[in-house]
Amino acid sequence: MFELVSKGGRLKVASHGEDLDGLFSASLIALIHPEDLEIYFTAPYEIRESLESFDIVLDLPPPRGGTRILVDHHESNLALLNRVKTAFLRPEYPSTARLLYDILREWEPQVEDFSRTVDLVDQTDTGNLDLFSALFTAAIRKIFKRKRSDLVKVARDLLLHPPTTSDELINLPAVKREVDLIEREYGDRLRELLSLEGGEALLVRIESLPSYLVPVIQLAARRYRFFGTITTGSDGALRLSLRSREDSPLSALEVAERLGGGGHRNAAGALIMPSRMEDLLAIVGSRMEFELITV
Ligand SMILES: [Mn+2]
Repeated sequence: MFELVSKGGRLKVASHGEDLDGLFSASLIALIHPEDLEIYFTAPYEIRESLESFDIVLDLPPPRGGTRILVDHHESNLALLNRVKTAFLRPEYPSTARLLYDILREWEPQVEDFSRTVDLVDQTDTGNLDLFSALFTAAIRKIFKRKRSDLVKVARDLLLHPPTTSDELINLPAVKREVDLIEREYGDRLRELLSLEGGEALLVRIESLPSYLVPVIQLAARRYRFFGTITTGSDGALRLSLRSREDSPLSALEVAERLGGGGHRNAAGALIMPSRMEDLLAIVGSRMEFELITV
């Protein structure tokens, strides 16, 4: 691994462009191999069936086209290792950045300067978001959707101003402008959603707010035993993102699986046809009092 990254020459890397883990993993590669680096920011649903091949794939499923090295922590990708020459896939790791850090520091102690940023990545990648890290993730998703080549600037900022707290994340130069725009355009409506008093179950259908705001809207989930957001994709299908607390009679995973999705016990998701919206309401309604709101 280290020989490939440290020697000169072109290196083609794919990383996850929708969260801090993928971005900072790309930053760590750029630290060791600053020249001749081609970074593609992509998403699991884009790369899984891709015929392109890479030298290194980070925090993503390996593509059909294959990769020389995979560094990842998603258990679900264990089934795709036949596409990989050398795999570092450790589901027990809280983040891909942590795994990459552990691999690289044996050869290049310089990466240890970033240990506190890796701690921050661990927190955000295990679902421990606060308002600042949720706003950061929303801003990143907006950039990913609108002009993803700008994510290279964010990855570079993470090395130039290594954040150690979540408020430092939203003050990175390449991010601050987007966060300010989100605040100006949607701040009042987000505050309203985040001040809901809580209760049994809440489903939020997101129609007039952009879907990249989901990480912020989900901050309301801890006030409900069961919580879900429903957004409409460009293909018309509905994307459900579900959360449950330990005291919920219905787990997020149970509901997701009944609708053909999956995930973790208390954080799961599914992609459904609009006609199955009734099924979602029936499943939740059979076990809990719920409220459905549209924003
Ligand atoms: Mn990750």
